Amino acid sequence: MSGTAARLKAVLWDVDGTLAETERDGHLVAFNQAFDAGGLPWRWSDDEYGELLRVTGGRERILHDMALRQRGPALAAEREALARELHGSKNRLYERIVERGELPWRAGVAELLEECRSQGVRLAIVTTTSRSNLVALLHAHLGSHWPEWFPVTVCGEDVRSKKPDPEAHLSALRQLRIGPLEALAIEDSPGGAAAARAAEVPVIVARSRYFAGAAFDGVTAVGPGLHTRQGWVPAPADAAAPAGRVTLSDLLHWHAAMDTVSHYPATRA
Ligand code: XBP
Ligand code: MG
Repeated sequence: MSGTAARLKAVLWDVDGTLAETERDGHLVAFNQAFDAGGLPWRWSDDEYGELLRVTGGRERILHDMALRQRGPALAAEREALARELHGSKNRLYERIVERGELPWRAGVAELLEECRSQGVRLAIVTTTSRSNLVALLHAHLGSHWPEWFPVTVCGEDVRSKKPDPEAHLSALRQLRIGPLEALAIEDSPGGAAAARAAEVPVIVARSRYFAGAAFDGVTAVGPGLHTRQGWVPAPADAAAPAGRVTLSDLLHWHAAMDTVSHYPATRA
């Protein structure tokens, strides 16, 4: 690390798309199950859901879809109530998917979490999903001691404005009592990356299923996932090192280079 760079004290993890492919294999499936259980003929296709992910927040996504397709009750208050009911049902169905073990960590995540923890780099969650979804997922993977891994968790209910607003990242920094340049965010979506950047937190992007071809501006690095050191722009510290997963030393390298982020053009891996 360069002498002027701030020390990396915490990694701020996004959840959906970053820790696991929860959108494709969890939320989308559960939304469609909730529509079915509610006696509604609505179904979201994979492509439609990819588009709808521009709207953060599952309840907001349902309301957006109702407005877009002019379906659901005519009265706004009734639309709101229906969206709330469907969203609650979706979250309960999502929990069952998690409990069945259908949402594994993305490759490379478990090892990087372990490495950060053992090296004293703190871990925090910054997500716009509902707290019940987060708790189910962390409990399934880390057991009842999950708060020891993630003592700071910011969820959708904890903020007035969801990503791409920086409120969630700023709240995590406050709770960790660190400055933005002492943190590194890991995100998968343009909205998540924009939120971290707006909070002045350097961010790396591990592309996920729905954002495989998205453009990312002003990010510190972007690549195909934490499972590989290949295909990242810019390349990890020692590109000649064995091609394995992304390691803590890669994070430290990218973090130390953050004062040059503004020189990176919009990056496409
Ligand atoms: C996640 C979201 C969430 C989830 C669904 O975005 O936008 O709305 O899609 O969860 P990010 P809820 O990965 O940027 O945190 O239904 O609980 O909102
Ligand atoms: Mg995400």
